[in-house]
Amino acid sequence: MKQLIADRALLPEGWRSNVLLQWDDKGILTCVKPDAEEIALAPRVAGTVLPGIANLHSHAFQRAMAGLTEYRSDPSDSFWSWRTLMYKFAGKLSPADLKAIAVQLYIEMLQAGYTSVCEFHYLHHDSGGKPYANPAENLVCLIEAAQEVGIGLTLLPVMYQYSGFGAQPPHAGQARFINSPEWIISVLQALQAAHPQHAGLRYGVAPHSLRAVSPQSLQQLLTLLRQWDAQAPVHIHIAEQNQEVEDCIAALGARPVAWLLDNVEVDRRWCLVHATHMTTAETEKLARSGAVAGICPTTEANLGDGIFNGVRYAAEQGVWGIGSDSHISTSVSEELRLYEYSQRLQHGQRNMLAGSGNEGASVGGYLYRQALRGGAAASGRQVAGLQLGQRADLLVLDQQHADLNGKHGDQLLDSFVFCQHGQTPVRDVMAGGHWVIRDHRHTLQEQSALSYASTMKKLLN
Ligand code: NGQ
Ligand code: ZN
Repeated sequence: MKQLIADRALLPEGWRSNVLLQWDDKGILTCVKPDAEEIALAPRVAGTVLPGIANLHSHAFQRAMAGLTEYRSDPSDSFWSWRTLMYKFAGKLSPADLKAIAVQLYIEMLQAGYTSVCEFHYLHHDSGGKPYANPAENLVCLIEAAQEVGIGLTLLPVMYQYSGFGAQPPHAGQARFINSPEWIISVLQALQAAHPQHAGLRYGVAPHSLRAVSPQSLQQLLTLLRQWDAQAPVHIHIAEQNQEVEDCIAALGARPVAWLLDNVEVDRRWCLVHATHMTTAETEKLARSGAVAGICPTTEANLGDGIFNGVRYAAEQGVWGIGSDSHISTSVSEELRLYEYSQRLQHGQRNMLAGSGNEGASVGGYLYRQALRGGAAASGRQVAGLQLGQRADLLVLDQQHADLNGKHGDQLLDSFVFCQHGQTPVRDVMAGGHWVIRDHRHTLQEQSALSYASTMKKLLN
């Protein structure tokens, strides 16, 4: 029997003690029982058990660029000049490089408490833009990396066609990305045949942005997807930069989020990544759609995007989750903390994100529970926390950690999110019923560090 008893655990109904968890061979929870009497039978987990979080937005290869673009080469450096550097870097990567980077990144994610990741992957072809013999070569590298490391994966092949609104031809730097709706569906079919979906692996699609696809090709992709899998997740970058909003108004006559909500059936299958620049009306309408807002606070800060209207969105009970996107950081707590701090800095007040009520709410508690909920929805997988039918994805916080001493209930989440002293309190991590991190360590971490180092040496030469 695969089971454990947690001293205390965060369940959907709240904090509970002596929680017996059991799961099946697929890693799906078959029993979640607080105040369990079978205490003697199951291994006891000393510490605080939290549900693992899904990282809803990742471009794995960008992990290897972290720290390389913090150099001013021009006073007008911006998102767009960063993007030029990113394209240059992306142009150099081989499938083996991508895999080494992804293995390293996914270990780091697990160590931080992410038990799933959604890969928004657009590096499809070779450096010259020629498809690989297996068109899904790089996608398969990500599947292998996730499988070897033991993190849950939602793989979203990106549709990318144009360099800007009005179907402008792609730049040379975008040659590795270019494809079509038919290409996406045929790759999904090939992937499903070679690597069938299971509890730890889900496929979806990602039209890159309204800049990179046309209204026609977007509709075509969604029509084909409906035939292939009507429930598959759909992710899109949207309204991240003001320039993009202006270009969208000029080309389509509406702001990006408004256009998307008015022209496409956006529902709970959708994840709108960034959605930084919205009017109040757009914010309210997005919240009502049931779609997930994919907020990536460290990347959005790093790229100078702007601040998501979290206060309004929370008041409308909008669904959201977090992504580490460019991986300038892979810390669950830092992502959540920066999201709240962005709101404090903007409004000149404290404790901004605490749900739609007016008082008595833990900010860390709201942030953690919402990131769990939104991440699960965006991943399209059964990863919504410690309840029957969901994956046994969990983390154990070290109760001896100085930041957690003497704390109870949601104080633990407030401390996890807002305190940062010394090593992370995330001590052990289980994904799909397997311990993947034990005492902060992953079994592949030394091996990964070596291949990552040699990949970096080669790339930076
Ligand atoms: C990406 N990253 O796809 O990696 C983008 C940059 C683009 C973010 N938007 C490329 N954060 O948007 O065209
Ligand atoms: Zn992105």
